[in-house]
Amino acid sequence: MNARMTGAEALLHSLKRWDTDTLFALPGVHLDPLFDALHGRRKEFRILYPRHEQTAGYMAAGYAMASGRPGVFAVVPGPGVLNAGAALAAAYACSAPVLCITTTVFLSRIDKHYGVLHELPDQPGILSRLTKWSARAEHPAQIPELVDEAFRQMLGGRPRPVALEVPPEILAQSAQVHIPADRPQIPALPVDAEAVEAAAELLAGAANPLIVVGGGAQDAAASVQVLAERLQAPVVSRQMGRGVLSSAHPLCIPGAASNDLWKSADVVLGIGTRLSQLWELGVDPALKVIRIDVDAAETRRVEAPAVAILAKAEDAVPALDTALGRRGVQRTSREKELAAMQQAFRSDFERTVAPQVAFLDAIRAALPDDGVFIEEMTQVGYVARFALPIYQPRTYITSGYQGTLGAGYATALGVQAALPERRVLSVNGDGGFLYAATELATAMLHKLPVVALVFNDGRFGNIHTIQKHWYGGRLIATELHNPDFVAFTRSFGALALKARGAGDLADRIGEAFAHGGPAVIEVPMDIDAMGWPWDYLKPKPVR
Ligand SMILES: Cc1ncc(C[n+]2csc(CCOP(=O)(O)OP(=O)(O)O)c2C)c(N)n1
Repeated sequence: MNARMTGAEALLHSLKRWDTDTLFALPGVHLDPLFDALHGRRKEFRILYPRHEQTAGYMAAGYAMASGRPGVFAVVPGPGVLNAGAALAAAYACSAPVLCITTTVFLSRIDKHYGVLHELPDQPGILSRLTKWSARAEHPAQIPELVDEAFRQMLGGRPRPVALEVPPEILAQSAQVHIPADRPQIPALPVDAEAVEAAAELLAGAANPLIVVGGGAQDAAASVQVLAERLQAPVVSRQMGRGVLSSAHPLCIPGAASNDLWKSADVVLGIGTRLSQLWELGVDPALKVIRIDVDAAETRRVEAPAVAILAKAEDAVPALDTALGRRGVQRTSREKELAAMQQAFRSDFERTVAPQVAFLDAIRAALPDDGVFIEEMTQVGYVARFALPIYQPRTYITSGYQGTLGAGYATALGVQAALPERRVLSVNGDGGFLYAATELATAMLHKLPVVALVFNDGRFGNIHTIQKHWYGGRLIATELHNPDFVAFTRSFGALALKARGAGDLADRIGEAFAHGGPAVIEVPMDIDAMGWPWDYLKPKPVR
C-alpha cells in the first residue's frame, strides 16, 4: 500500500500486518493521535486500558508468555513508560516478546531540558537498557520498517521486549507512507548437522545423561518427551521450563529435587535454558555440557559447552532425536527408579512445607489441566515452583528471575486476555495483591474472569519469616494494614469469597470459576504456621 496517512495510521497498519489485534494501552495527550486513529479502527483492535501503566506492561507480558505471540502495549513517555519499567524487566527476564510503544516530547524539544510535560533525560538510553532493541521514528514513512524490525527482533532469535518511540507530532503528521504487501520473512536458524552429530555422539556414550529445560523449550514439548524417553534421561525444570514435560511423566523432575542428578550426571543437555546450575551447583571436567539455544551469548555465559546447537528447540530437538535413533540408542527404562526418587522428595517436602502443599493440592484439584497458574512472591507461590504439578506447556507463568512482587494479578489479566476460554488462577499475598488490586476495575470492565487468591497473613510474610530465621526475630516493617478484602472486591462488583482453609479452598475455587466473572478468594493464613521452603529453593554446590 502506498498512501497518505498519519503516523498513527501507519503504526496501526504496520501492527495489523503482524496480526496484532490486541493493545494494552493507557491514553494521554502524547498518545491522542493514536487513540483517535484507533477510534476509526476499533473493530479491528481490542483495546484493553488498565488503571496503571505497570499493568499495561504486565498484561502484554502475560499475553505473550501464555500465547507465545507478541504482546503490544502503548503508554505515554516519561512517567508512563517508567511506570511500565518493572514489567519490561520481567519480560526481559522471561524472554517474552513484548512491544512497548511510547512517545517523546516534541522532537524540537528533545534534550533541551526545558522541563516540558513528561520530559525525561535520555529516554532512549533508559529504553535501550530495558530491551533487546529500541528505536525512534522521526517521520511517518519510517514507521512500517521500524515496526517490521521490532517484530523481527521479537520473533527472530531470542524473544525479548523491544520499544518504539513515536513522537506525538509524528503520530499526528500526514505523509506518504509505503507499506509493502508482504511482511519480511524471519529467517529460520538452520540446524547445524555437524553440531547435532557431535551432541548425539556425546549423549549416545553417556551413562547418566540429564536434560534441563527452560522457557526456550516451551514450544518443543512433544519432541523433548520423545528424546527423554529414548535416553531415559530425567528432565529437570525450574520456573521457566515448567510444563515442557508433564509432571505426570515419571521422567519429569522438579529443579529442587535434582541436586543428586546433577552430581552424578556425565552429560547435561540444556534446552532453551540459562542453565544456572552451572554456576549454582558447579561443574567439573567429568561433566560434558550440550546446549540448544537461539542465543549464542547465553550458551557461553558461564563456560563454553562441549557442543552448542544454535537453533530453536523445536527444530533442534527432533534432529537430535533422529541422530540418536540412527545410532540405535534406546535405553532401558529408569522410570521406576526416578518415580521412587520423586516420591522420596515429595514425602520430604511434605514434612517441611505441608501447609503450603495442602493449599497447592486444593488449587490443582480445582484448576483444569490446561488452566493457567500465575505465580507470585508469596508462600504458596514459592512452593508451587516445585510442588504444584503442571501438565501442559505455557500454563505456569512467572516473573522469572526478577521475582517481582505485585506482578502476578496484572500478568494474569493479560494471560486471560490471550486465552479467554481457559481458567486462569493467580495466587497473591496480601502485600503483593495491593500493588495492582485496583485492576479489579479492569477485570470487570474488560470481562477478564481471573480468579485471584489472596493469602491474608497481615504481613509481608516472607520478610517476616526471614527476619525470624536469619535476624534473630528482630521484626521490622512487615506488619500490614489491610482493607476488608471481601468488601473491597465487592465494591468493584466482582465476586468475593472467603475460604476457611485448605480443606475449603478447592470448592471455593470451583464456585469462583463457575461464576464466570472476576473473583477474589480471601484465604486467611497464619504465616508462623507455614513451612520454610528456602532449603529447597536455595541451590547448594554439589560439584
Ligand atoms: C518489586 C518488589 N519489591 C519488593 C520485593 C521484596 N519482597 C519479596 S516477598 C515480599 C513480601 C511479600 O508479602 P506478601 O505479598 O504478603 O506475601 P507473603 O510472603 O505474606 O505470602 C517482599 C516485600 C520484591 N520481591 N519485589
